[in-house]
Amino acid sequence: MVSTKDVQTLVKSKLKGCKFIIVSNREPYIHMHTPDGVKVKTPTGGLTAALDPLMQATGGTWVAGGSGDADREHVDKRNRCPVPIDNPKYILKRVWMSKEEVDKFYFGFSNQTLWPLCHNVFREPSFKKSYWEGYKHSNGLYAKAVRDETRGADKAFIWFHDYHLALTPKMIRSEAPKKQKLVLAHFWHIPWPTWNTFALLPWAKEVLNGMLANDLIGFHLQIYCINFLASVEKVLGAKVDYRTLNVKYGGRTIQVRPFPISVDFGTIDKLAKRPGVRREIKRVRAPQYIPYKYIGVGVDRVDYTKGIIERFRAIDRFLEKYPEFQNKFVFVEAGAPSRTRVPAYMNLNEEIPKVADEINWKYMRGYWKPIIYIEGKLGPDRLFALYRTADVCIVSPLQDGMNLVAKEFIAANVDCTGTLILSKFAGATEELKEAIVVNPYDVEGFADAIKDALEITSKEKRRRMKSLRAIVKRNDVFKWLEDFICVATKLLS
Ligand code: GDG
Repeated sequence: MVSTKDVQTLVKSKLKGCKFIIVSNREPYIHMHTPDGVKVKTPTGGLTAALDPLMQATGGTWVAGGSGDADREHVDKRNRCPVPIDNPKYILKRVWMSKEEVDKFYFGFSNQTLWPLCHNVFREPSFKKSYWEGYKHSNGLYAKAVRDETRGADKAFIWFHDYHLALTPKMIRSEAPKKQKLVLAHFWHIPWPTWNTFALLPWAKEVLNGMLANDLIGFHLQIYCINFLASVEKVLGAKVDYRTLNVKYGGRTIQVRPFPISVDFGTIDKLAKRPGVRREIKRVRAPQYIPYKYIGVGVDRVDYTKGIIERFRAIDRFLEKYPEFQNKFVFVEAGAPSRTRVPAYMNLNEEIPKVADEINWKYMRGYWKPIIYIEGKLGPDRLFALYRTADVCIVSPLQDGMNLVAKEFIAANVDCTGTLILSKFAGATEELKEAIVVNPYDVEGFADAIKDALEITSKEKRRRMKSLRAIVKRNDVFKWLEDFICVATKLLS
């Protein structure tokens, strides 16, 4: 198993004399006004939790969009803020955008054009020119902030994250001084679609050109790499090698590689055993909460790609087809609202409780109702208590780059008493072979899978979960980091 320390040592040695910069839309520390004064919040989610210790060890700069309402009060003239606040180890450089800029860049092109385009066009992507213009403009703001940080450096390693920043690499490379040694790497956290879906984008060439300014482009799976290569070949006519996964373009070679992301297994495993979690587990099973025989759990950012409605429809069919589970099975869905300014997400936020209510009304008996919908982000104790209590965790996206909830559930299932139902369209399915795999559109098959998961013997459940835990433990987020950094830093020499 790779540890945080191993990765820190590796990066420190490889990046000697080199400026290290991470660029992402989301920032690792957020200053917020609260009734008790300004508080610093760290976003939940594995990625910032994994990259923050790395940055603390290497002491680079993290360029990110300022998102807290007190952020502007805590930066210097160059928009820099030393973090962590109590014991500064690296620089957080904030990029500012007006509401109008955020509307076009984030809610517009990122989440109404690229997101649906990369997720099989489940909602029709918007091809509004003003969104595209806004995206270009904001990618330019990030490029300017990065340039400000690399000025005067002989060598820099810049690591971009995600689909918000496809154009920034080219903006940086084209304006870099000739004598500066730059290694640009990008990790794309969502799927890459088939080339003919990607080619629907009127600005497909510009997006690909922006990304090919990188030296290394990482995706979760091999298939996304292949789709990307095919897009580059068909849209740009570039020379690609499907065997080595390399692209030759503009006199440079670009490496495209799979790096399946994961969670911090060790920390989750430890946190899931905390006394607070044990107290919460007792509360969950108490008569006034969920005194029923079987508990199912779903945890998602509220997004149409996560298949929450399809999951509810399958639960409905399961209770209809197997009435012996009525009054016995309760499904707790925790949905954290996101992107709430985008119409498709607003509609979904309304639709989810409505469908839950419709199903509850159909089956409700006395105190029992089959679906408990919790809107909002759960605290870690409650989240881990649910993961530990659940007989089954249902992760049923229609399309998902990886899906960290599936891996978090496994890492938190310390007693090996839960079963994972996983959609065949989640990237995680490639590794997590001992999950029960479903097609979220196949209501009958999905309903049967819920029954199978609840009827599995304790022995078999334990065997499957042990094997899943071994996989996630071995391939944790530090392994992902190490693999990516190893390939990227080889390019520095
Ligand atoms: C993108 C890709 C890829 C959710 N609800 C609650 C809660 N969460 C946390 C989970 C998890 C995170 O949010 C969701 O991560 P996912 O990976 O499932 O999904 P995306 O946000 O879509 O992430 C995805 C990922 O990037 C990484 O590359 O895996 O495919 O789409 O950490 O725990 N956390 C808490 N309460 C909630 O109610 N505390």
